Amino acid sequence: MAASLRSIVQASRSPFARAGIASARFSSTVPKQSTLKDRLAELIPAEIEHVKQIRAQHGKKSFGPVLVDQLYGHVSPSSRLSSMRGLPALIWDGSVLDAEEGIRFRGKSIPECQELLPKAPGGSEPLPEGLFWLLVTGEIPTQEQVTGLSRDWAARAAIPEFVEEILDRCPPTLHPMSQFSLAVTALNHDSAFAKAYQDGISKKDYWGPTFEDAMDLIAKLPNIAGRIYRNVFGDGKLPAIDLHKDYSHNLATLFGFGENEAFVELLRLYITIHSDHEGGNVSAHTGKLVGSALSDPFLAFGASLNGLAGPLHGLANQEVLVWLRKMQEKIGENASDVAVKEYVWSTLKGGQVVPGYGHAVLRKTDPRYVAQREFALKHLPHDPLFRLVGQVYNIVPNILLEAGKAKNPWPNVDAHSGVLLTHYGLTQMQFYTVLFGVSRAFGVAAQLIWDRALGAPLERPKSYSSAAIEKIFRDHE
Ligand code: FAM
Repeated sequence: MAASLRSIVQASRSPFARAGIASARFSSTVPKQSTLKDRLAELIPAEIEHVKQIRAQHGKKSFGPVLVDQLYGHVSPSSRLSSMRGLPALIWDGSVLDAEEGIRFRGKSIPECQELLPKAPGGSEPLPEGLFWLLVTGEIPTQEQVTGLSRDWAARAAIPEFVEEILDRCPPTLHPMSQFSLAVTALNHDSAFAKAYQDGISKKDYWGPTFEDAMDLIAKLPNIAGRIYRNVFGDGKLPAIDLHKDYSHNLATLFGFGENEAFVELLRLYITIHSDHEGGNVSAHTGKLVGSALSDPFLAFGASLNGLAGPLHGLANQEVLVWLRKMQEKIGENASDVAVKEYVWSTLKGGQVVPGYGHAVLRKTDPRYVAQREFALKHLPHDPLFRLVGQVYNIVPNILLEAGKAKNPWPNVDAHSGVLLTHYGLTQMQFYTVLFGVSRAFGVAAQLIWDRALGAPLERPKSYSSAAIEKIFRDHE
């Protein structure tokens, strides 16, 4: 079953490429300078028909059996199954994750996105605005369309005064992710969807106000993240958003790094590669689940952030830096391979995980790690912490293999992100997951729009008690 399912999944890597027809149909009719909302309005009827066709053709086919082990999540060395892992359960169109080659956004790999998506003048990394367009439409936007998104987001960037006050009243000891989640949830006060729902909007029109909320959500995140950063680590004073700059430039400026073009380029790459990682990861799935109750995008994404804040998920980028710094304290800088090995073993023997290594789906080095490594080789090849990250990369996989537990001994995205931010002076590691959160909004928002457009129903998987499982099988035996 695994092999056949795998081939189905690989054949369907790009949702629109899944239907070569649909892909061609979309690209041949794209009017050059439509806005994202106009383009979406054109795509929705065709995609509704497309889904109908898929369901008519395949709706009654089985995706294979479910084992009781998968419900419990017990790791079984023979079956290699754990906690709903691999259970086909969700539709997520923005990206698909392959265990061997990693993420593709609407069928495009990270290097392809780096090549094809519009860049800032003089820049070489993709603008996240273009990635959002790609996630929503499956198409590569023009430079003007991307500039249009930058302008639109800058114009929507202001946050309500009461949200500023909520953030200003948070004690600096409250973790930045908790502050982030509070502020995003509070944006629900002005949700276009929540208001339209109260006013009796028809189901077929849900996507319109959801789109407006999704755009507002993304647009307002820089002011929220910037305010948290300045309140916790600075003097609380924030520069204004520049209506003529791109999203990442404005975000960098809010942190105080807007003049550093290399840092701005890093943010463009960072947001792009952290934006989406198909639908089953904790933050994406949580957003979709909460959204399925018709909670508006602010409530849904606030919930995503609470999942992202866990150390096995997005907090791992903070944890990696904490772990590397502790290692340096213990064994010194420029430590030998032998000393690093001993440190890694002591982590494992202490019953802890090596942060930044392993993955629930990936079975190779994460291409998001590779993209960041290439950025480091280009911009900071002699950075001592980058050298340590490379040294750890040469050592950890063999140790995890020898320890024999982790199914994937290779590094994930979080093994590399902190060292890049640290290099440019963003050294406050408790803040790193906030940046991950800003990025993850792109993927979750894109899917929430499509969920409303396609009429995705309330999520309601079935749960069982242990007594019920015993009874089911006793009755059958
Ligand atoms: N160090 C030590 N042990 C590890 C390990 C690691 N990096 N990765 C997996 N294991 C252990 C795991 O704890 C489990 O042990 P038990 O049987 O004692 O419970 C065993 O190996 C089998 O786990 P798995 O099936 O290989 O991994 P899971 O799919 O259950 O979990 C991760 C996946 C990512 C949670 C896990 O690899 C991990 O804890 N990694 C370190 C934390 C991390 O980097 N998280 C970030 C993931 C990232 F991509 C993201 O979400 N941003």
